[in-house]
Order: sequence, then structure tokens, then C-alpha cells
Amino acid sequence: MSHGKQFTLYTHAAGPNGWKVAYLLVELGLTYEPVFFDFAKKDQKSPEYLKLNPNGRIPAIIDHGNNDFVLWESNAILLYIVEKYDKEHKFSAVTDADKAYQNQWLSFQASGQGPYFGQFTWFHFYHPEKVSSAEERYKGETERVFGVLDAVLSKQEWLVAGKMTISDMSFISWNLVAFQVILGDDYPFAEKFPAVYKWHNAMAERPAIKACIEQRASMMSH
Ligand code: GDS
Repeated sequence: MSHGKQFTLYTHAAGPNGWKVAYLLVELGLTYEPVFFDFAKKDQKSPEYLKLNPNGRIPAIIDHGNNDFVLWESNAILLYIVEKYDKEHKFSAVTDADKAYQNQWLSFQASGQGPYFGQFTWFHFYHPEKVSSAEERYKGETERVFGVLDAVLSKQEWLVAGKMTISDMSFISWNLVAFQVILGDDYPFAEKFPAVYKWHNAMAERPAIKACIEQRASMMSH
């Protein structure tokens, strides 16, 4: 390790899943060196990177403070970081029941939000043919997932343990893509999903998270 930071984070300027990890590292004051991949050059499929992450996707981390421990899958990374470096439980559950709920929401994010929002993005922007039925299906799933979150968050401020945890944080990046890109700026988000809107903004306005969001925006405008 020549950069002197605790972590190396393999990530991408636009891709949502690397930023999740950045939000937590910055919130906890842990240092990291980002390596921003160029997907057009297939950096994520290089033989060197596949040795770290056989799935060939971002994010992955190397923890230089723990014998160069390597991990991939963003929510597994969030859990590892809080387990090892959030001893005060600033962003993580304490009791067994809350830990189970924390896992429940992380699983819902990784199976319900990420892939469906991702497929909506894919069919909206990248699929070589226009397939309206697929786009409609994933738009419907995106709205359904927001509906689930809104029903819960209209009764409680945070998903788990009465505070912002990694479960809440794991949703931020794809929320942003949905707000800004796939549903679009003119989508009446605040009216349709008021509790989600409030919850998301409370997180996005935190200085650490705001700094990451601004860094992403500035990288995307260049
Ligand atoms: N579950 C993993 C995690 O959370 O760590 C998902 C990681 C992931 O999706 N990484 C993307 C990546 O490295 C960047 S975020 N892609 C490069 C590649 O595949 O070559 N993800 C679903 C999710 O978040 O659950 C997606 O939908 C991503 N879409 C969002 S970009 C891809 C394809 O054909 O589907 N090659 C391109 C689209 C894509 O990666």
C-alpha cells in the first residue's frame, strides 16, 4: 500500500453501489483511497481485479488495517465495517433483534431495490431495443419498493433501532438515481412518497453524505 490510507475502495463515479461504502467510511472518519474504474475499458473485468472480486463488479475494498483483507458486495462491506470499526454503534444495531432487522433491510435493499432499480435504468437507457413492457414492469417495481418504504417510514423515522443505521444508508444511492434519473426531476416524489422523501433528505443533508453526493455530481459533470 503506497497511498497511506486505511482502505482502498474500487468504485465508479456514477455507479451507486460504491458510494454506499464511501458514505459510511466518511461518516466514521476512516480514510480511503478510491480507485475509479472506467467501465468502457472493462477495468472491472481485468485479471488483476477478478483476483480480488471474481464477480467483476464494483465495489470491493482492501482493508490495509487488517492484513489487506479483501471484501466485495456493498452490503457485506457495510456490515464488515460496522462490525469492526463502529464499536460505539453510531450507525449500527446493538441488540440481537435489531441486528436481525438490520439484516432484513439490507437484504431487501440488495434484492428488492438494487436489482429492480438497476433493471429500470437498464431498460430506460441502455437496452438496445425499446421494450416498453419491461420498462413499465421495472418502473412498477421501483414504485412498489418506494411504497413499502413509505408505509414503514410514515410510522417511524428510521428503519431500525430509532437511528440512522447502515440499513437506511444502503438505500441512499439508488434513491438518488431514481429521483434524478429514472423517474426524473418532474416526478411528484414528495407527494407520492412523502415519508421516503423526508427520510432521504435527512440523510442527504448530513455533511459527510452531502460531500460524497457533491463529489459524485462534480465527477459526472466533467
Ligand atoms: N449487489 C452488488 C453490490 O451491491 O455490491 C451490485 C454491484 C453492481 O451492480 N456494480 C455495478 C458494476 O460494477 C456498478 S453499479 N457493473 C459493471 C459490470 O457489471 O460490468 N446493479 C444491481 C444492484 O445494485 O443491485 C445494477 O443494476 C448495476 N447495473 C448498477 S451500476 C451490467 C449489466 O449488463 O447489467 N453489465 C451493466 C449495468 C449494471 O452494472
